[in-house]
Order: sequence, then structure tokens, then C-alpha cells
Amino acid sequence: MNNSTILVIGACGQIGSELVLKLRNVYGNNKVIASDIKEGYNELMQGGVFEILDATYKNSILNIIKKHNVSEVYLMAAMVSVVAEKYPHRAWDLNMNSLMYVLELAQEGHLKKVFWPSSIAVFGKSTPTINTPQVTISEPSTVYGISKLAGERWCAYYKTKYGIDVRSVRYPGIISWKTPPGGGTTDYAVEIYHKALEDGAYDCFLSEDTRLPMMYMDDAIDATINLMEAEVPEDFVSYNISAVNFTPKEIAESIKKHIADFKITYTPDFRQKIADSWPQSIDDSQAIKDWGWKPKFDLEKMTQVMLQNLKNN
Ligand code: AKB
Repeated sequence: MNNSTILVIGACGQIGSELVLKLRNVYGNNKVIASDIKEGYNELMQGGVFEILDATYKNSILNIIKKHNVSEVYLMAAMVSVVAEKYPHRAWDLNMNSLMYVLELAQEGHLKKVFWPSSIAVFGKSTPTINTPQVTISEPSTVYGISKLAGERWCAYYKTKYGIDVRSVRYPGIISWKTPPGGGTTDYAVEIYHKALEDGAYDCFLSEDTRLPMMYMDDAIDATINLMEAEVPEDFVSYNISAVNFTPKEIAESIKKHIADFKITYTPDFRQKIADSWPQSIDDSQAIKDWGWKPKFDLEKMTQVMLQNLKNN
């Protein structure tokens, strides 16, 4: 059982907000400090301590670590693919500086363990797109992907040179009914469920046959916590994880099983180019071997849970 006090940085984001709730559920409300640059929704604010934190200031992170006796950090603050293309320097600043500060704080002895999310965006056009291996060519073309690849290398550097316990997974597109995504290329796979219920129709910004790796939020959260709990070998910082992969046409077909007259149209925009540079499917055999990774949600189960919950809420 984990007795550390945990700090989640970027607690109001898509993954951060659900991660905080699950961590509080597992380790206790008083063991998990949520933080973000601005306040989040009620459940997050009322369930335990919340701190305003700008992760681009090292001293601000340190003050909160000291104030709450924190020994573990989940650094979820980041600008993802589409929004990072709009603000390249700000994205680089946030994505890299926050990581460097947390790694330095670990090296200075303030932290025992760090989780830092990477992404399938580390891969690029020259990467094998089907069953993308754990170790392969990685030439990302987006600001976000470049920052994630650089971040992976920094994590590996701190791990090898200073023995820092830093762990990471390469998230695919994450799908949830509770929290909206924050400006990514895979966001269509959340929007489509909302639009299916609201309008019975969706105009997709990717072409009908664009296949991308995706994952239901519960699986992503389980992967994160299970990896942090596991005994893992030294060799890897960022693990490939995989759950489902589908095209816009296939997700539309699965929605039609519940909403027969649902209509999808396709108007690919600049995001198509980003999607075309990413893998279609991921080889996660290393994560399966090293820490027993296993997803629970396939496309049909995810569609059922998404539509049901969006309808009820
Ligand atoms: C994005 O679309 O930018 C993210 C990601 C794949 O990391 N969801």
C-alpha cells in the first residue's frame, strides 16, 4: 500500500481530473493534492485539497511539495497536439520546463517517484504505422510530439544518471464522457458521441478511413496507477500501451447500432496531416510482459458506456 502524499499537477485537464478522483479513491482523499493553474469543477475541488499552481515556476512546485510533504508527483499539465501547433513556444515552455523542474526536484531529493505522460505523438511519418514497436524510428513532426520525445529522453537521462524513479506511458487518444479533451487531434472521438446525442449528426475533421489508436479513460487511469504500483525493470521509461484502434467510419457504425439514423460527414482539415503522421495501431507487448497491462474496453463497450452516461448526465 502506498503511503506517500501524491501531488497531481494539471488536475483539471482531461486525464488529470479523473486521475485525481481515482487516486483519492484508492489512497484516500487526504493523500492526494490536486493542483492546476486555475480552479476546476466541484467534485475535484470539494473532495480534497486543491492548490493553484503554475508548473512553469520551480519554486511554486517546491513550495507545494514542502507544504504538503509530497513524495510523488503525477505531472499531467501539457499542451497537446492541435493547441501546441497554435502556440509553439508556449507549448514548448510548458511541456518541457514543468518536466525539467520536476526531474530536478526529484534529483535534489524532494521526490521519490514521478509519473509523466508521453503520447503516440512521439512517432512520425517514418515510423512503421501498423503495430508500432516499443523501440523504433521516432521523428515527430508536431511541436507536441517533439516535446514528448525530448521529454522521454530527459526522463531516461535522469533515470540512468541519477537513479530517479520516473515512469511513463505513451497515451493514445483518450475517450471519456466526464471531461472534455483539451485540443488534440483525437478529440473527434469524444465530440462524435456528444453530437450524435445532441444533433444526430457529426461532421468529422478527419477522413473516414483515418485509423488511430484510442483508449477509454478507465483503461488509461488503470494503466497509469498500475504502472506506478508495479515492480518494473530499469530499461524503459515510456511504455507503449494499446486498447482499441478504429476509423471515424467504424466509430460511426458502432454509434448507429444505438442511434439508427445517426449521420456522419467528413470535412478533413489541417488536423488530417497530424493524424496521418501517427501510428494506426500499437504493439504493447513490452507493457504486457513487464507489468501485466490489459485493457478492459473495446469499441462496442466504450460506445455503450459513452452514450448511456452522456444521456443520463
Ligand atoms: C492529441 O490528440 O494530441 C492527444 C494525444 C494523442 O496525445 N490526444
